[in-house]
Amino acid sequence: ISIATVAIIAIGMFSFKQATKKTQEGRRPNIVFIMSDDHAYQAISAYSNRLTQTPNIDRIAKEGMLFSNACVTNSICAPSRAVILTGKHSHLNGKIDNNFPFDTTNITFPQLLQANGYETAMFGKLHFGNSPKGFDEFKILPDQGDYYNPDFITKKEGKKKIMGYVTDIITDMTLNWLGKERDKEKPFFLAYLHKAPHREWLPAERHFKEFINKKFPEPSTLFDKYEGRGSASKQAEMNLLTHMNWAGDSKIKPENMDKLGIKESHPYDKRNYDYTVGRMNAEQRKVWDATYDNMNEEFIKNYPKMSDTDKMKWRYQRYMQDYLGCIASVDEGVGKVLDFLKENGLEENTIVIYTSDQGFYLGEHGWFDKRFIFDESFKTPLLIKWPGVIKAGSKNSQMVQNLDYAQTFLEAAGVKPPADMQGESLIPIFKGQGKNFRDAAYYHYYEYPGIHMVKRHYGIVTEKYKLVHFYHDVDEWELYDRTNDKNELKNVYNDPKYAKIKAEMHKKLTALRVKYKDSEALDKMYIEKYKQLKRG
Ligand code: SGN
Ligand code: CA
Repeated sequence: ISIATVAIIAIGMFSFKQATKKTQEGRRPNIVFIMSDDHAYQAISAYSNRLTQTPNIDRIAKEGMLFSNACVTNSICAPSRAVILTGKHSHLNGKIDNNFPFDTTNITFPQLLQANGYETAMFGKLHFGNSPKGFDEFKILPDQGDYYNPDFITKKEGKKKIMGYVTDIITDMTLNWLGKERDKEKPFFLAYLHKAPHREWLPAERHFKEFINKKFPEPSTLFDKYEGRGSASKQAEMNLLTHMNWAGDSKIKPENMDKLGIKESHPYDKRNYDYTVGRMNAEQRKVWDATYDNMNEEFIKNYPKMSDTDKMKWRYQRYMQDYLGCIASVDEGVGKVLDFLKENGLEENTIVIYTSDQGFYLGEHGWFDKRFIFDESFKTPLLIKWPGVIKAGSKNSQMVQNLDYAQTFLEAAGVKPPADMQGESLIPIFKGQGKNFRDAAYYHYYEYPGIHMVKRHYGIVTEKYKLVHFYHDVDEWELYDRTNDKNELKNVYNDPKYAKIKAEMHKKLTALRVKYKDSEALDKMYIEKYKQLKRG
């Protein structure tokens, strides 16, 4: 080739580069919102190395920001999702618990993004009892969904059973949409929503063997007797020893429970096991039996000698093996999506968020599940990267909430948020300007009476203190000193030393209830509505 041709190619390449640079500056960012179900921050290595490694999820923090005090407004699945989509607290969006269907007259941020030129898609778990509005494409699990060979509700083809492991299927759907299906002329909002690591914690076949042989360190509060707390902690049904299902959760075969005389923890204990493994095909079942039968045999041998302490320790290990085994697939999936963005020139102009619908107890206070305002369930993992806006490797300790995402995404897309949204955009924090972002977070949990029996409560959390009111069938206040009692073991509400703080916190809580338009009248209204729902 001649020198002239080389020059033309070189000039062409130069101007092509200039042009892409220009359009990129003016282009609105894509948003990839990754959310898992019940993924505790204690099980992400960017937060702590104690339990497991999540190298791919960690990449988001390495290239972006790690939030150490991100928290939710109501620590339960569908309500958290409703808060995220509407940018409003549960008492205003109406989705107070998992029982009521989501009110689709709410305006959600994906609807606004779609109306403003974004291509939108959702894959995985939503848990609303109805399909999402504002999405050009969706494939969602009905209700909780299944780990093996799950059904999906699809926008275009109705209900469909898809063979395979749920985390891998959701990842494949996501990659397929990113690579082949979306309109490449438009910026996009993509919700990639895992079912894992939700109860009953079924890992993928490739992780069975690896995780069942692992041992994990116990939390210091595994044997908590809740002596320093009120009746809500004592009466909650989330204890690993007494409330976790032997078959459904710990994977002891129902016939072995009978052989050993083990009673069901719940009426659906054995049934859950049959449902779970019942969905596997012959091949999946073979791999399952090869691993879990050995575990069962060993358990049969040891059970008669086991004290309650031994049982608790054993159940904790069993729980962690399956729970963390589920997270291994989530982490692999996140890695694939991040690789895809990188390899397809999408990395520069895409915001990636990793979070969970709430935190989760991994044996702390002897518990599994969530619901409480206490730290492990109140806080949630949050990692965000946005090249060019968020400095790589940065950390933030402000009390950001799931309430804030809607306004953040709308602002990133240049769309004005509706005036009645109740969060704050996180963009100042991204830019390193978010000092004193929120001095107090408001929290309100409703699903009672119901599974796990966590009493209704609302409260306020500041950097230093937490004030909680448990109500409905009790009227109890609890106050925790977050600096001197990190594990929240001692309610100091009646300690005279805290009288002044108690009064200040009460005042602040009252003001916050007013600010967010929550009230005793609404508390009563929701109790009444719940009764009607149960009656109906
Ligand atoms: C199921 C689980 C509960 C869990 C709720 C809500 N029981 O009922 O342990 O708290 O879902 O979870 S199970 O035996 O059926 O697995 S949520 O994430 O959807 O809020
Ligand atoms: Ca959840």
